[in-house]
Amino acid sequence: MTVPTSLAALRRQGKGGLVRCLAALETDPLADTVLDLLDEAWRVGEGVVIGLTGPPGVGKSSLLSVLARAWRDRGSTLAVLAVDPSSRRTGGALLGDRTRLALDPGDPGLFVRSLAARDRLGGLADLCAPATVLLAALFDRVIVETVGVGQSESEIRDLADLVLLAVQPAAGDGLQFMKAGILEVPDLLLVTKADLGEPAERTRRELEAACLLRGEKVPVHAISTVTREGVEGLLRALEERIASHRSRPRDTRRAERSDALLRAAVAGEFGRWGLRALARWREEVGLDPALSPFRHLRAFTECLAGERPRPPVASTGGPRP
Ligand SMILES: Nc1nc2c(ncn2[C@@H]2O[C@H](COP(=O)(O)OP(=O)(O)O)[C@@H](O)[C@H]2O)c(=O)[nH]1
Ligand SMILES: [Mg+2]
Repeated sequence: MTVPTSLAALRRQGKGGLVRCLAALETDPLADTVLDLLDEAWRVGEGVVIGLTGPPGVGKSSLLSVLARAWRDRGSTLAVLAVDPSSRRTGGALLGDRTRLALDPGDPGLFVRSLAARDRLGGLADLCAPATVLLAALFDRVIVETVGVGQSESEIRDLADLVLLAVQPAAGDGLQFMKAGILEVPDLLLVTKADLGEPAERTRRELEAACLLRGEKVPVHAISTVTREGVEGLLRALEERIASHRSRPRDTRRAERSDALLRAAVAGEFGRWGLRALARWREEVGLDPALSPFRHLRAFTECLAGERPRPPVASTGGPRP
């Protein structure tokens, strides 16, 4: 089977075709055929991308399976990308054990896949960003599960429409980062394992206070995937967030995402110097809203590489040692 080069072909080939596409993305995300497909996905994609981040063991995969069940029951299709090394270690337990069993592996409306966690996740040259763009053209919702507190939060920001941060009951990490202002403020905060009682409730209050301290009003939900406490409330909150995201003009959303993805990729590859070069390049050539940021990235890197190589030459007349 060949790698599908259009969304129509991809839909015909089903999950097998999708797996081949993701493999092609991994091999060469800026190859012509891949870029054609990404441009098409970029033009038509309507799916909302949700980032779910938090430390290992906090309960992200367990929550994912609860969300998957609930959303599939309500008719939404869903793709899950786990960029979580611990999910790989545990032999592919990409969804939490309890509800994973209740999900049908043959369901065409649910796609679950783990990605190799690289040193960074936000860059366009990595698999994750193009994968989310592709999946958002095929599924109503795309969830990206990532591990970490700190750096990876701002990276997930670049590729997700909504960011959820999960915090352990009585865990100091998220709180400390939040108070210190290191942590970017997510759209929604979750305290997991609410069935543990008092520690979870205390953490919820502390998180609320930390947000207020920073002048941000972020909803904090305490949830349990065991007792399902807080789950309905979270589902409602997510629907509201998704609706309010969708109510913004599509062109605005797309321009913002394109900008964020392009800048993240260029900063990752070329640093601040690259960002300055990108700004000049954009002024000159402009951005075409019909083309994906990946296409722009390739054009930009080709432009950077266009200069004929020549050896460094010392300026004449200067003193020589
Ligand atoms: N008590 C309790 N344990 C939970 C809950 N959710 C997940 N866990 C447990 O926490 C551990 C890590 O869960 P997992 O979903 O794999 O976390 P991840 O590493 O963030 O994906 C597992 O042993 C789960 O059974 C919860 O709501 N309450
Ligand atoms: Mg996990």
